Amino acid sequence: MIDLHLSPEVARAKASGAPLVALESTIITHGMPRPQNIEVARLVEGDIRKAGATPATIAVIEGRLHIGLTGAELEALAQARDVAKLSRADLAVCLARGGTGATTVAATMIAAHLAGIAVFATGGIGGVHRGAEDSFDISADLPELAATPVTVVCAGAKAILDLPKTLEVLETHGVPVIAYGQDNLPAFWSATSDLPAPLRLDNAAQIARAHRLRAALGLPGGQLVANPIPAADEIPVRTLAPLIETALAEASAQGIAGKSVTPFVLHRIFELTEGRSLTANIALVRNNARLGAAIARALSKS
Ligand code: PSU
Ligand code: MN
Repeated sequence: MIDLHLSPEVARAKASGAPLVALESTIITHGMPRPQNIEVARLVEGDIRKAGATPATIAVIEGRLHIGLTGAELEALAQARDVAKLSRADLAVCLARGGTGATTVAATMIAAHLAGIAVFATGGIGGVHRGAEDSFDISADLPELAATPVTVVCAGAKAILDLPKTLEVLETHGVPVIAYGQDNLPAFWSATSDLPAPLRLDNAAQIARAHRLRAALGLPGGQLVANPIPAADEIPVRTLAPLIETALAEASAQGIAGKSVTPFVLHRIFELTEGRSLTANIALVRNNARLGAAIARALSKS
């Protein structure tokens, strides 16, 4: 059996059956610039506590799989350089080498499930990259959603991706994509896209029920809840679209590939929007944390 290292707060919550919400760490190490990354990590944990659940930020530190980080561990991770980005393929190797790494959506789902945590809040999942017909770049987050029974709350797939292809792959794998409270699919920095969402639910209790019923039906895998960014914080698609084009063209001209694509493009969009993308990213992650806590509470009651 894998030796999970629970933080004292997470251990207490588990012992008392209190609702827990998992959080990923790649968003801290690769998704946001310093020093905002640590500030956001703390804010998001605080949002979950205020909403009546316990946050469990997940990472590998010196070869141990941590479920929940202390304040000092969170800070050390946010400041560390050259932290590995761990997806499904990388987890076991990082543990075997005694390494330190931040977990992506896929790896966070795996760890959350091992720890008995059913709900996970993040910003945006990885998906099918534009041009995937040539590059074959499809995030391991998608098959993970098909395999691991965790409900993931995000703000839609990042608009740097090919959203229609991302929906198609999720449909092929039988992953429910549930827009929260609206008919259209949210697109991360923007509250809506021109794509209808495959499914819609309007409250946390229904999402919790659907989570339970998937298991009751014997279906493996999780659910993807797409929660629109609050209107006041969104960046309209027309503002963002040309900047995304620029960032993607630069990535391709510079030969950025594989794991580096998403962090590179997010950073360039941060620069090209003069920080506005980060403000939006912070607002949507916090919004997802609150919804995740509500779902975790509903699940713990049912
Ligand atoms: N969403 C964000 N910031 C991020 C990520 C998603 O707002 O940093 C990370 C997540 O950890 C996600 C990963 O799992 O990017 C996807 O990376 P890739 O496209 O290489 O699979
Ligand atoms: Mn990729």
